[in-house]
Amino acid sequence: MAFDDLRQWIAALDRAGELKRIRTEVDPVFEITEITDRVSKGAAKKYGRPGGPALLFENVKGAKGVPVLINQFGSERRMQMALGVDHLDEIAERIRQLLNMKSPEGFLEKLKLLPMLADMGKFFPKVVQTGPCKEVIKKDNFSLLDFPVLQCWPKDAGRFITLPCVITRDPKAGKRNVGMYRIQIYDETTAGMHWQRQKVAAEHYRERLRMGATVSTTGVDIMARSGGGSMLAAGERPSGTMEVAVAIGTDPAVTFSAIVPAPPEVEEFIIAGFLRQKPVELVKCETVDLEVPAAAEIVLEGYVKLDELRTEGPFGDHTGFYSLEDEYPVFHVTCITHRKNPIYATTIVGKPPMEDAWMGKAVERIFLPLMKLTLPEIVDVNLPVEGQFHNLMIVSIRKSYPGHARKVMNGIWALGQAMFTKCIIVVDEDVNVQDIPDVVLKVTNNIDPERDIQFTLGPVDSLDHSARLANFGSKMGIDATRKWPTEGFTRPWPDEILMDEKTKALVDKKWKELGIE
Ligand SMILES: Cc1cc2nc3c(=O)[nH]c(=O)nc-3n(C[C@H](O)[C@H](O)[C@H](O)COP(=O)(O)O)c2cc1C
Ligand SMILES: [Mn+2]
Repeated sequence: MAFDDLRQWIAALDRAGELKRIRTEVDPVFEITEITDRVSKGAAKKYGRPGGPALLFENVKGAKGVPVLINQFGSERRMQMALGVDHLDEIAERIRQLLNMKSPEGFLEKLKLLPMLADMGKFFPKVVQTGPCKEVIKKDNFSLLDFPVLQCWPKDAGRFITLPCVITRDPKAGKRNVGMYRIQIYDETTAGMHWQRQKVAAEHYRERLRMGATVSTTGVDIMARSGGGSMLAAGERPSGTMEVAVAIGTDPAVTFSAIVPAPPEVEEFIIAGFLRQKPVELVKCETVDLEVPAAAEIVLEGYVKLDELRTEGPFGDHTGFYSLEDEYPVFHVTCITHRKNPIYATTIVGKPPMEDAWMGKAVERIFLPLMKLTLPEIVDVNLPVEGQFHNLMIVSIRKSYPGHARKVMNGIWALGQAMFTKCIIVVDEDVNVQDIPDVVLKVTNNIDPERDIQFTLGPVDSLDHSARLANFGSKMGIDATRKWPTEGFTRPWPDEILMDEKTKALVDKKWKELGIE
């Protein structure tokens, strides 16, 4: 079942007993973080599950009545509800079916394919004339400070919009991208746009720089500072702008699609349509040539200048540490539209587990079939929450030839945002990667560290504070598979201790009689 907008989603959460409305006055500065952090870590005991309920703060200090929704994705159950399934593997299964669509051979096979293809049409976004996000249109006298934007942690540089869908267009191909990149409020009309250099919007920005006019002033090399190799002569400085739209408070499938590490060619609105099984309705912006979800609660329109970077951060991040300040483009807002009585949707990140843990786990499940497309030997993958997704990946494989585990590591490091994986542990298929005690037992037993650890150098996550350089550092793979004679291991490999089935059945039968329980 698809949710058309955030309000339908909130109503569904309410009906399912997954939402807690809070009427006591709370401060968007620190206090909402402290409450939500406790809930994420299990303080809401009566909810009885990890993650606690979604929270709707209805009385937020200084918010002029705008409520704050947080923790909407913060449990496995809500993640399933958000994507309309009983189990996240159902989506993986749908993706597998889609990928299995081989070219039909006979007439009958072609006929069978027709409904599938008609189905595909359901996924593409539809541009409509108008929508709820246009109920209030402010082209002047607007302010970013009008919304209850949180200041999350004590050493944060200010208030940050943490759950925005940032929409940009590839200046050459024209294709849209939706990415979730936090936005630091500087004042009424400007903000810091934290798209990290390996992300798709940053590439759109560099594409504009490459195409852009190069008006010569004393400017510094923005290209290099924003992550591109310099295409400009010394002293040259780009001019011009790139348009950006930001949707806040979208339906859960759209919000989730903005975090999915999809290949750059795949537009997130199509992913959202696939997840919802219903197209996303878009409306044209007022002041920029972009489209936004028609039912969004709040839309910010504007541009970033090609010759302007400003310090962004620090910000208490999902690593459990503050991400360091760095230079990012400045978002200049030209127009704000919103629904009547808008709801401000946000999240907090910090020491895991938090709301993003559940989003990350959903990504892990949904991406497994896509990983298998490139690396079919993969059996299962676990990104433990404490590894903050890019710092630790445990992967089991069906090992078929010498050096296979290392081939898989290299394949993962070449796979889109999995390039950031700081530590990859490869185990044989008989290890259940979801069972951490079993992983620890097998991995520590099976490795000769000097032989089995593989180091490599490459891009690392912008948030990695330990790398030798920002964005560049080393990564490690551990080959914890059983070693083969053809890999130079000629000593005997002992069997794992397992009881025989006959004895187990015997004890099962006698268990009660023994009176131990
Ligand atoms: C709550 C949350 C906040 C995020 N903040 C940022 C951010 O500030 N900058 C960034 O580059 N990625 C951030 N990400 C990760 C991106 O959303 C993710 O890498 C996404 O796939 C990027 O989309 P893209 O491939 O279209 O660029 C965040 C993810 C979540 C769940
Ligand atoms: Mn993308």
